[in-house]
Amino acid sequence: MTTAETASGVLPELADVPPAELRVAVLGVGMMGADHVARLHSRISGARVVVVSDAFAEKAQQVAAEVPGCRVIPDPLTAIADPEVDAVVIATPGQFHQEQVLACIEHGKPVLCEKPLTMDAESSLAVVRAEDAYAARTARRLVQVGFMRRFDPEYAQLRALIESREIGDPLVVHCVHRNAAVHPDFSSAMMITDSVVHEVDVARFLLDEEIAAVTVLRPKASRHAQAGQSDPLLVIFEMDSGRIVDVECFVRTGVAYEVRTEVVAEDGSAMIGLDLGLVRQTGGPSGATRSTAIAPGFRERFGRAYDIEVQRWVDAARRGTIDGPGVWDGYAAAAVCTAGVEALRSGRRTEVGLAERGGGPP
Ligand code: ISE
Repeated sequence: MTTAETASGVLPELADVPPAELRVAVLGVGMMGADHVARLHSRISGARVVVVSDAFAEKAQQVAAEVPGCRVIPDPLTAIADPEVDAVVIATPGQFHQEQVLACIEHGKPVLCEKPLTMDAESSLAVVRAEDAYAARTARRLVQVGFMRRFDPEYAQLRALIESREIGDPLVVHCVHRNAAVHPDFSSAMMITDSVVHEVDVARFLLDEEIAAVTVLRPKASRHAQAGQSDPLLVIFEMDSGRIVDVECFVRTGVAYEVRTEVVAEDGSAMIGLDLGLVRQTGGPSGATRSTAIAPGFRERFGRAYDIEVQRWVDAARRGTIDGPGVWDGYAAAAVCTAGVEALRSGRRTEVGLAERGGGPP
């Protein structure tokens, strides 16, 4: 029996819920995991990193050394099972997520899993069903998926505006997703599964409906794209209601990190992501210029969103549950990306075809 279950299936007593401080294991301490360790250690209240785990022992030791009392447990499944661990952050490579998330469910430990939930729609659905069964017994959800944009104040504002109906019914959404650079093996398929996946979640989050079909167009390729790969891509989502979302994904611009979203509705439109912090004006021999700084990467652009996401996850995990996108969102994103990769390959419109959604608590 786990901390969040009782023999009768009745909710656990409050004493079963972790006390004042949530003891967290962070699995995978590459760029994102190490960032989460630093965040939990310095900016998040009510939590303490007690365990880190990584395939690279030296890296794990180095990260653990920054946090007093933090242990290294090389095997991630042992780290999840550790009695000193109340909750888990998964930032390992995607191919390990399914096994690790299922282990968290088995141990009744809340988990924040970086995207992707798993590598394909079928394995994500297996996680959905496992968590549904847990939720049916305990009335609690355990798995949160790291779609951090939902916590970004601009995205939250845009969704609130849509919900207020002040601009009328949304009809079209334009998304721009540009990275300055990616590593050389970043393929066109990865542009769908690693980058466009965020726009999949944004479309579902803003419009509150599912994506029915995906089409991928390949514009003229940048000379910086690897041979045989396309960059940029133009991805079209057809939503269940007939609304259209278009995504320009371009990951080798050489400029900066640019993520913009514009919603065009019946009675107005709204845009976020202009990065209009400080606007600077300078004179010069060829005339005066006006300029603003653009975030160099996603950690800077979405730093505040990550902080809010992790704080809300910690607060919820201390109550034994989650507060954010869950397994169904992870599954829907995986299903759309699977269709997207097929649409990229075939050049054809590809339907998504989601499974039946189970019941249970939201
Ligand atoms: C990266 O993995 C992310 O998640 C970023 O948010 C995205 O902008 C980037 O394209 C991905 O590679």
